[in-house]
Amino acid sequence: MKAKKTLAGLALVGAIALTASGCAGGGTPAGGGGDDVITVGFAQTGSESGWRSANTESMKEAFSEANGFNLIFNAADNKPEAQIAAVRSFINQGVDAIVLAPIVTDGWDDVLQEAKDAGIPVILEDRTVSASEDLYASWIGLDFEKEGETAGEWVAENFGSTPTNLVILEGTTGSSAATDRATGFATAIEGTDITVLDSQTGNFTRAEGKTVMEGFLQKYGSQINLLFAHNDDMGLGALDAIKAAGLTPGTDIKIVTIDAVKDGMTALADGEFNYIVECNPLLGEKVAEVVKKVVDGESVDKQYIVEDQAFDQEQAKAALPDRKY
Ligand code: GZL
Repeated sequence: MKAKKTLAGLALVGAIALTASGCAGGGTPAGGGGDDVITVGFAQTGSESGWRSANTESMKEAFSEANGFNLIFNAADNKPEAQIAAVRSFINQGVDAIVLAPIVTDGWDDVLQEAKDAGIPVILEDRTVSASEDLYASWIGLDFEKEGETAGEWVAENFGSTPTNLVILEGTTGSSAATDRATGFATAIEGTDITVLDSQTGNFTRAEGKTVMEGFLQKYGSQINLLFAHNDDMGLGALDAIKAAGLTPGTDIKIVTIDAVKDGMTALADGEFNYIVECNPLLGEKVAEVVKKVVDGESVDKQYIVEDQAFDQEQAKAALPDRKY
């Protein structure tokens, strides 16, 4: 383990606390490996979507032993309090660095200050936090507002000049991904003939996307012309509800989503979705590069934004065979 003193007693307490909070730990406790191995605690949101699975896989591949890391993995089951407990446990274990994919934007100031006081750098990946920038070394993420704007521009271009009724499945309430996508989308449809009938969170999951869409269909029925889902998984859940209502997704109700995971791109290629804005989950390599630089005392940028693209049905058919996730 580099640089950090291993506080054996605390490490044991940390390990118990991690287990006690029901979080699935991974990797050996801090201190595993030789002196030049970097021990990293990774606090992941959970396993709420196909995007998350691809992101976790990318991170585990990058933070491998072969690449010089001892990774301690925690998935917080989309529970912010469990994720804060996981970060606190990493601090108690005396890891060399913490990587955090914050479920929600707020509530991080105290535990990030504790990490700073313990001399443990925090690197954010995917979503970001409202805490002061001096409490984390860098953020490797995506431009969620642009993603929402791109989805909104497609809606405005294709449906904005005729009265069109839209429902929205929002991501996890309080997450930077949901908040910023909503902002970008709203800006893009301003001044068009699009009416937002309803907008509710489906928490980025298929199950909740289906349940909320069932409610929308019961309340608005065939008035609904268009669905914007903040991620593919909620859109995929909505497909079941739309079909159960005797409607044809992609035709009776047009669907635009964000992520571009394989199942979403397949629905798009099959004509059940109409447009997808990509959100690239393969962040592991860049995050590992930044962690190494930070631990070695090299300077890094405060943020690294990964580029996204967008797909219509024909582009999805062409892209699917080569998609990595
Ligand atoms: C976006 C990421 C979101 C995805 C969802 O970077 O935070 O969380 O859009 C995932 O699929 O659950």
